[in-house]
Amino acid sequence: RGPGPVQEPVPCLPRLPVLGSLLWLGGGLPPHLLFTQLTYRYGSLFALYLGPHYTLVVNNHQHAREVLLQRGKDFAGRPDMVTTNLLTRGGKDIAFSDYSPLWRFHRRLVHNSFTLFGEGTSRLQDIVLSAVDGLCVELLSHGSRGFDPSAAISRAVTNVVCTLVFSSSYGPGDRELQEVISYNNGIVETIARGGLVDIYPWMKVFPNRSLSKLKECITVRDRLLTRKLEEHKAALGDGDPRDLLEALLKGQTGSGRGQRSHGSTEEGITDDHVLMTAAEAFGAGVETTSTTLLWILAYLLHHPEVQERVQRELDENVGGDRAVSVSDRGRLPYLDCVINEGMRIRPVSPVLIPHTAMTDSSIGGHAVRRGTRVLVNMWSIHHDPRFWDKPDLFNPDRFLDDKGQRTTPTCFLPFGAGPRVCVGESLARLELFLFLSSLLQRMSFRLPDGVSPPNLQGRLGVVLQPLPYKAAVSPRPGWEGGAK
Ligand code: HEM
Ligand code: PLO
Repeated sequence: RGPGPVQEPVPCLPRLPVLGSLLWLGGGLPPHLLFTQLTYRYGSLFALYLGPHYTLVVNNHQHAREVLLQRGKDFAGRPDMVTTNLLTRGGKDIAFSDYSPLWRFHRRLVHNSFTLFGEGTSRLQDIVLSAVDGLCVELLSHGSRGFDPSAAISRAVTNVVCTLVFSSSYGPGDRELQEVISYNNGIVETIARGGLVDIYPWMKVFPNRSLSKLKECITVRDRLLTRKLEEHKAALGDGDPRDLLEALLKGQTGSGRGQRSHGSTEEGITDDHVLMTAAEAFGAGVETTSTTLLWILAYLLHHPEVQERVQRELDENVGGDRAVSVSDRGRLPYLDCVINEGMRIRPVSPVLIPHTAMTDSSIGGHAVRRGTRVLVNMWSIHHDPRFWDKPDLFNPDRFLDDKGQRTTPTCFLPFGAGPRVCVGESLARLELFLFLSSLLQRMSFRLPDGVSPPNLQGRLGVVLQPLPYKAAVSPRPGWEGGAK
């Protein structure tokens, strides 16, 4: 523990009954920027009322480390939210489910399945590389014309997750793939305009267009996933699981379905849990990875010198005669820095997912009551001028130390940390590495003639996305067709 308890209360924004502090949160800024601005007036730790909910906002990395790591377990709860409850059948997933013994067991099961399929196995590498080949062919098919790369990237990433979760992959134009992409977009558009921090308690009372669209998309999703689940159940054999869905089904029976041995009185991992986990792996896997790729490409269009340096590193350490593989990762430190810098300057989840205090606890010596909501503003931590030199500048070198070795500064936490750290972190890192290295080995990105560079401001939906932009590509020698 730090110094003794601090007596003063945490500075709090004004508030009204029912509305809470909402009137003082106007001005149209998205939450991560608004909160950063509020630190100038209230300090780095302040409180506000989101509707009736007392909420602490953490804006510096020491406090974030207390919340996520040092007292991570105290703050591992999740609040009850109308939209995410709909999305997850009342928290039968990992990300939005409150802390419970069953949740821990469930999270561990998912984590183990990811380890089984992912991290370092050649199978995952093959899955990603085959999606990469498809993507490269598609990108290069545009010739020298400018185009918006987002649809192709999102299709490629969706294919990786589809293979991982239920062993299907799709060619361009496949109907089922279109269905998946369109329900997913529908959910992204409606789940939480302006980020997950918005808690509209009125939504349930005044049903609106957004909420009914969300429900429609969830219905489409559930129909598709239920079909996959039934197919998998019918084909479930004794061998090693083929995909995440099989691993979950096996984990479910292996653990004894409906057993009460996980320290809870609830039932075990139900079919609903399996379905919600598959849906979530899908949603999380696609939105985050494709958005991060789009941000990095947008920054490369602004900084052609960075792209050239990555390509030089690739030419010297991999060459152009073979595809890049996971084992090349240690030889491509600068690329790693580019990926980290992309996730620092534009974190896809700038305020993480809201946490809640499970017990009475403290932050920075201030007492925090059980049930308090806590928002960790990773944006302000990643842009804190006390720790980052010119934080608004895209500069991958900041992830190299004086000796040219990679370093990870303590105030860099794009995946969160502690009991609620992203379960997909290694998968995501592997994908980002293989996608970017392969793309830059095979082609160069540039601005189409007469087109201005991408707007880097971003738009906060459920993740922080770049506004649509156009790029043009040209093949590097030997890669005219996109793949070998
Ligand atoms: C949670 C970031 C990719 C699955 C999170 C959180 C962040 C994050 C910031 C919230 C941590 C918190 O609330 O404290 C990212 C980034 C990614 C990425 C930057 C890619 C660049 C993925 C992938 C998957 C995934 C590929 C799965 C296939 C999850 C899940 C959670 C989560 C299930 C909830 C964990 C929990 O609440 O216990 N991620 N993520 N993520 N992520 Fe990721
Ligand atoms: C994306 C749309 C999907 O249809 C449902 C879904 C599930 C998990 C969510 C994801 C969405 C958005 C990004 C989230 C992820 C869990 C962890 C991840 C919030 C809503 C991040 C970045 O925190």
